[in-house]
Amino acid sequence: MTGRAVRTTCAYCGVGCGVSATVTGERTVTIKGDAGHRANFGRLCSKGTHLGETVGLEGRLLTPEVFGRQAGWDEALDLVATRLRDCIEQHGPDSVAFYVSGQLLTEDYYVANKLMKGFIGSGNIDTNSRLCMASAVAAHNRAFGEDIVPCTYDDLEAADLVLLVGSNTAWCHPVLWQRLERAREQHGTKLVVIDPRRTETAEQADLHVPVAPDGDVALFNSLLAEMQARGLLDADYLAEHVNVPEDFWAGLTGDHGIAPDTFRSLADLVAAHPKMVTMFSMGANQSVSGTDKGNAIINLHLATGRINRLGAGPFSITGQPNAMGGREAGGLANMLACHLGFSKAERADVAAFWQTDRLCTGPGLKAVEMFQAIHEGRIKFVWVMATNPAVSLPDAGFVREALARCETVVVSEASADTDTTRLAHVLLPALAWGEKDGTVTNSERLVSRQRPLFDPPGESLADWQIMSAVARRLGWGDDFAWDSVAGIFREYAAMTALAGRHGKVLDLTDKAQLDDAGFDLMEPFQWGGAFPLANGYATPDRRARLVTVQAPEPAAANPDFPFRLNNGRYRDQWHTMTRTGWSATLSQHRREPLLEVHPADAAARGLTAGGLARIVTAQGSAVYRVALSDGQRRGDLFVPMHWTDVTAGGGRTNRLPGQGVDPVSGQPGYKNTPAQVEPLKPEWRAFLVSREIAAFEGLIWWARSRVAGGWLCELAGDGACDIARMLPDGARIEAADHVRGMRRVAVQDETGALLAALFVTRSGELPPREWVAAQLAQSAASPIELLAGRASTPAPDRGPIVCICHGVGENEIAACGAGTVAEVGEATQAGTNCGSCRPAIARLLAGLELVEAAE
Ligand SMILES: Nc1nc2c(c(=O)[nH]1)N[C@H]1C(S)=C(S)[C@@H](COP(=O)(O)OP(=O)(O)OC[C@H]3O[C@@H](n4cnc5c(=O)[nH]c(N)nc54)[C@H](O)[C@@H]3O)O[C@H]1N2
Ligand SMILES: Nc1nc2c(c(=O)[nH]1)N[C@H]1C(S)=C(S)[C@@H](COP(=O)(O)OP(=O)(O)OC[C@H]3O[C@@H](n4cnc5c(=O)[nH]c(N)nc54)[C@H](O)[C@@H]3O)O[C@H]1N2
Ligand code: SF4
Ligand SMILES: [Mo]
Repeated sequence: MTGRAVRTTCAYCGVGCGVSATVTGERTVTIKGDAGHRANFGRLCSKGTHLGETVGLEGRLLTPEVFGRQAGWDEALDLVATRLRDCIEQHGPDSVAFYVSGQLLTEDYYVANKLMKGFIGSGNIDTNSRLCMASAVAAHNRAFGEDIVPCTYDDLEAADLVLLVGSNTAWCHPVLWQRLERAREQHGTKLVVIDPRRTETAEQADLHVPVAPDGDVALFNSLLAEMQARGLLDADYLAEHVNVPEDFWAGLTGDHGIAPDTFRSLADLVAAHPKMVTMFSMGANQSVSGTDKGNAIINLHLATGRINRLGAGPFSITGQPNAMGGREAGGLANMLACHLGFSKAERADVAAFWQTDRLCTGPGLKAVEMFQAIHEGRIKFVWVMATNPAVSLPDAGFVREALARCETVVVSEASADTDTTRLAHVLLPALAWGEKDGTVTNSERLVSRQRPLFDPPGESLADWQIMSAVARRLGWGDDFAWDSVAGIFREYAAMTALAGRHGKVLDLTDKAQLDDAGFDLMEPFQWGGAFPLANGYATPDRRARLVTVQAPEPAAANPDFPFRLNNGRYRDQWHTMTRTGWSATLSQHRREPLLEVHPADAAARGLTAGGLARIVTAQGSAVYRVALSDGQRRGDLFVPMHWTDVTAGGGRTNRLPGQGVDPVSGQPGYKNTPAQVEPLKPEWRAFLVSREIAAFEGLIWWARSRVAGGWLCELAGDGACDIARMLPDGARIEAADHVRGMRRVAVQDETGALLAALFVTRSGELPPREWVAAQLAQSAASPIELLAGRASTPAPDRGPIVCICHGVGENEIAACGAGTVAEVGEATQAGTNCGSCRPAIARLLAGLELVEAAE
């Protein structure tokens, strides 16, 4: 395949950027943005740019495994089919479940849904989009009658005002952010960020509204009341297109707690700019009031007529590359397929289309309920595909218990070692990005092709192939008989005709006749067009609905857990790090999970910058390094979601949140958990750089990060430090200072190349890590230098790396004398490639510090 140029779609976020890949070797590729793709017009963020570093086979699952030993496909699939059949026969179809993912392609999703709902006959298939988009889906259904996103990226560029609600766009949807940045430069778009934290996104805004956790419903209700008071409702639009519940206007209450000046500035901006887009993501959705937040936002747009025209609308942006495709194809337990529900007429149509008499009769269990049912033994067989629930579900300790009790846990994975594969009975190797073939739908309903770059590695198969092989073993071979992904796509596209029959907008029927070659060449296309709801809403009377929503009761003060724990994402890591964690370049941005806390709270709790702290909630505890940040509200804590038992000891965030969900959508309220925090004073701290992955036990805390040629691990513990015993064989050099409890050990191979280096201290400082780590990939530092932890004639200290593409550090940016981000780019190249670090450069220029681990 070498030399081949392939147009495909990025593996990561819901922006859905087009990628131009050129295959340069068996497992190597150069990555560029696809200039012809309308999601990104050639741009890629840091994660997309460095996709090439994540396609190696290190860490991949390449053969099936059964009860911890390698097995052939036949043995593994026979076992899965037998267990499934036995379970269904003995305990009924609802005793089995699939837990799937927005990282499956639409065709995989289609097959999973058809198998579970259509043939096994249970609704028990849910997707990790439950953790992500379910509240937005429910809000769309309530307001529009269908899960329709009424905006496109063009709206974002045409708007005069953009509100971002609970979205750290600069980090999580960076190419959309860049499109917005450019629109702001070109026509002065105003930007408001509504987020309890002052993120890098918020720092760039015209106005940051530091809303209290879950204060959004009160805020949007108050904004709408304010628009009404100012006479800015669109009475004509309301009369013609919107049903308003009785007492709706009287119900617009709620104490938003925003400073009056800030609220007035926000209301003035909203009043002055009818061309307004409100973009929302996890700060809105991941809440026990998530659906109400979505509807509070949509209410404002409907009541002011700010929808269905260029530059205006409520815009829920998707997280995963195919979160949207899963919503379309039926990945959620409470929808059937193609946006259809479970009414008699809808079920009859679906049953006829699939030619099945086994169609499930109603919705299945949503993710959190599903794992509760596993815990209770009501579900005895679970098949997890393309997600890592032992890390990513809330109250992950409970989830692990559930998996450990379950009779059969099947995991289809691309990675060999994840917290979830460690709990599996059967492991099935799946194709990953760069190998798999099919379609994804992005945030703006744009369907794009993912195309293979490489041959399938090892014995891995596409998820749809694995499921079809099981379906055949269960006797449904004729219904799962596709020999190509194009055939599945055609069947799915044809099925969307049912949506139209029930008044829905979703419609891909014009693609149902594509032949295989046509599917191969299929260009990105957008279903629903620019204004999918302009010709009427998907309700029986074709009118939208305002929904009465009430601000949640403030939680009673709890002296045991006085803080509120928030969490989310880092710019350059993706979820549970099973891919981005392998990239040395991406790992430079933040190497460890940090606890961001306001300096005054830190002082009150005895926390120090660079020290360790333990967060405790009703569910569990986790350990982090402390970073002080006045971007945090008093009383709020922020930690990242990414680290796992594979990559850290102690820093696994989802031990902390509880199982509380939004009552309408079933989405967990991850972002607001009562918590306590306390300092931890380990007796020793250390770091280890090593070629090979090391595993640690009995430490208070550790975290692992990829560097060129190996790994960098931060460690802390009590008692004796016996890490030195784990070092590899080789020429060992050593220095110790027993008074200060310092020990330094380096191991070189016969050529003098570094194999490992360990630095331990009980009271003193540890040297900067980056130079030591860099020696893994460089030739021969002298033993004296290695033990000193620095070169004898040190190169100028670049400081922490800010621009990962060009390797430009903080000190270089400070020294270059430039006053603007553009000038910094000219002087140092920083920020001129993918652009993801531009908000960080702006932050430095504004005299603010980057949040980072200090010692
Ligand atoms: N770098 C990176 N990008 C990603 C991902 C990734 O893992 N890494 N994952 C992708 C996925 S699947 C998703 S879902 C998206 C998520 O994208 P985002 O939603 O932007 O990401 P988060 O960091 O989870 O949360 C966003 C913000 O919500 C704020 N927030 C917390 N509570 C509240 C509240 O009560 N009200 C309001 N208004 N805000 C609140 C948090 O402070 C946080 O800054 O990112 C996608 N893109
Ligand atoms: N505390 C906290 N927790 C959260 C969130 C939060 O904001 N805070 N966000 C939630 C959200 S929005 C999301 S989307 C989830 C994400 O959480 P997860 O879905 O658990 O995270 P990933 O690490 O993306 O897991 C995907 C897995 O699928 C594997 N994989 C990749 N491609 C394929 C494939 O094609 N086939 C198969 N079979 N496997 C594949 C990868 O190796 C990886 O192990 O986390 C949720 N959890
Ligand atoms: S914004 Fe970044 S992560 Fe998201 S699709 Fe584009 S390149 Fe990929
Ligand atoms: Mo997500």
